[in-house]
Amino acid sequence: MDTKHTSNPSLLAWLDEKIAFLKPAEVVWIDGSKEQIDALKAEAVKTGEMVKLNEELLPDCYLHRTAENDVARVEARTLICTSKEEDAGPTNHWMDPAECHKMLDEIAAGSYAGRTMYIIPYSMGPVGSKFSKIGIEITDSIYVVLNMNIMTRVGQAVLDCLGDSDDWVRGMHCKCNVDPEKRWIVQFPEENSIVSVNSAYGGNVLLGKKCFALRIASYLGKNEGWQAEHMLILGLTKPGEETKYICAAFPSACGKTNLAMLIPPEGYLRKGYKVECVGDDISWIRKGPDGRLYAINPENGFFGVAPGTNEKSNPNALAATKKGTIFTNVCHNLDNNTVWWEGLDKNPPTNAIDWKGNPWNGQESEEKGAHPNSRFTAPAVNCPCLSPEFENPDGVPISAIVFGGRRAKLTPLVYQSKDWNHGVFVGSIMGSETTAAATGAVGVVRRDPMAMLPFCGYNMGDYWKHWIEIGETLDPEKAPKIFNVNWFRKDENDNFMWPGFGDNLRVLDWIIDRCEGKVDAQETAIGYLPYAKDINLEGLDMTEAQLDSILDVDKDAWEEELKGVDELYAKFGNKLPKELADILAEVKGNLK
Ligand code: SAT
Ligand code: MN
Repeated sequence: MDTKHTSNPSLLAWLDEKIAFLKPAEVVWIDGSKEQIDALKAEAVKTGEMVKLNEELLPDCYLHRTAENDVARVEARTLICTSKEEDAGPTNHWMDPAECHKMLDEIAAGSYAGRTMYIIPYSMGPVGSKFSKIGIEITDSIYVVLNMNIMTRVGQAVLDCLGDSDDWVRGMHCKCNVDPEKRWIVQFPEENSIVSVNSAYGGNVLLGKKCFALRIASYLGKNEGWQAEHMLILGLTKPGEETKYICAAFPSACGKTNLAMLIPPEGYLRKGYKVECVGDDISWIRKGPDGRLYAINPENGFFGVAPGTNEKSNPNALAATKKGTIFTNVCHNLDNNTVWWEGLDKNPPTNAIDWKGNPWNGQESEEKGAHPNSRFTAPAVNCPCLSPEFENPDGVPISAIVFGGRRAKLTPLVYQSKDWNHGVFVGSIMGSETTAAATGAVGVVRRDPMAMLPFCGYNMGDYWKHWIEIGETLDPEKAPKIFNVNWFRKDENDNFMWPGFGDNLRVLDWIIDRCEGKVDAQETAIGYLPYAKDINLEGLDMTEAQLDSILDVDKDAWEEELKGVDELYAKFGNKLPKELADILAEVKGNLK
C-alpha cells in the first residue's frame, strides 16, 4: 500500500488490518484536492450513483437517491457497545462489544471485494484548534466521500496535524447490500471507534456527524471536561452592540437550520438587527481562559432537511444550496434538470422523477415528490449569513443556552430557568413530537432530553451529572443563562399560534435582554416567563392577549407531564443526579 500520506503507526496498522479483512480491489487516499473530488464526481455520474444537475442553474450540484428502505437514521439499530451495559444506560441500545464485533465481522468480512476502499482523513472543527478532533473513515461509497468532503475538513493537512498520535476516531463504513435486516450503526466509545454496515443514508454513514461529533464526542467530553451537544450556534447583533451568541438544542427536523439562519422581521432589520450562523446542528463546548463557555461548530457544511425550505422560511439555506451541493432523495425536475421538494414553491414540476426514481407529475400525483427526510448537503461557505467567527479556532462565547421541542400543547413560547441546575432540569425533561428524521411513527410525543436521546454516547444519568459538574466550575455571573422555547403551539383548529421563522427573533431578543438583566419576568411554577408586553409584536398580526395564551402555565397539564418525567427518571436508578430529583420534587410542589 502507498504510505506517503502518513507514517502514523496506529493508523497504518489499523488500515493494514482492515484491508486484509475487507479485501478491497483498490485503496484510495482522499486528499480533498479539486482534481480528485472532480474525478470522483465524474465516476459517480458514470455509474449512475449521482445525477449531474443543470450547470447553469445549480453549478457543481448533484442528485442522489438512496434505497427506499434507507432514508433515515435507524435508532433501534444504533448501538452503544461498552463493556458494562450500565455505561450505555437505559436510553441506548447496548450489546457486549466482543459479541457485537463478532456479529459485525460476519457481516462485513470481505465486503469490499471488487470495490474501492476510500480512506478519508477528516477533522471535526478547524484543523489544529484545541476544540478539534481527528477521525479516519474508510468507506466503499463515493457518495460518502463526497458528502464527508462537504461536511468536514478533509485531506493531507489533517494527517499532518495528527502526526504520530493515537488520538483519532476509527470509522468503518461498509455499504454491503444495504440490507435493512443487517443494518447496524455501532459506537464503541471505549475503543474510540465506529462501525456502520448496510446503510448508505446520511446520518448512518457520514460518520463524522452523529456517530462521532455527538455519540463518541459526548463520551470523550465527559472524560476530558467538555461537552458535545445537539445544538445550533447563532450570533445575534443588536444595533450598536457587540454580538451575543446563543446555542440551541432541538430534536432533528425541528427547525435548527431555520433558526440558525434566521432573517429578522422588517422592523428589526430597519433598526439594524443581524443574525449570523456559526452552526446548525452540533456544538462542541468548553470553558475558555476567561471562565466563560465557548462553542465551535465541528462541521463544515449543512446536512439540512429539504422539504419546507423556501425563499420565505429560509432564504439563506436555499442560497447555500445553489452550488457545490449534493441533494439526497428530492424530486428531479426533468424540464430544466433541477430539483424540487414539497414546500419549495407552489409549482411542482409535471415532468419529473420522484425520490423513488419513478416518473412523477406534481399536478396529478397523490404521492410526495421528495421524501419528507430528503436532504441537501451544502458547504457552509455558501451561506450568505455565515458568521465571520465560523473558522475561529477559539470558538465563540455563549450567552444563552436554549432548549426546545415540538409541542402542540403545554409548553409556553419561552421560559427561563432559575439557575444552571434548574436549566439542566429543563433540558432533561424536554419532550418533542417525533419527525421523519428517524424511522418509526411521526408526531408522537417522546421524552428527548437535551435533544440528545438518539445521540448521547453514554449513560444519560452520567451525562446529566456532567452538565451539573460543568456548572459547578462556572462563576454564575459568567455561566450562560438557560431557556426553553416552543414555536409549535397549536390552537383547537390545528393552526400554529406563533408565526415562527424570522419572528422567532422577537423571542431571542427577550432572551438576550434577560441575559443582560434588562427586562423583568414573572416567576411561575416552571420558571421565569415573559410579561406579554415585553415581547415586541410590532408588525405582527397578533394581540397581547393571543400572545398571553401561549405564555401560560396550565398546572394540571404540567402535573400530567411530570408523570412522564417520573417514568423517565425512574429508569436511571442511582444514576439519576440527586440535584435533578430534588428540582423535580420542588417543581411538583410549586404546581400544587
Ligand atoms: O440524518 S442525520 O442524523 O444526519 C440528521 C438528523 O437526524 O439530525
Ligand atoms: Mn441533528
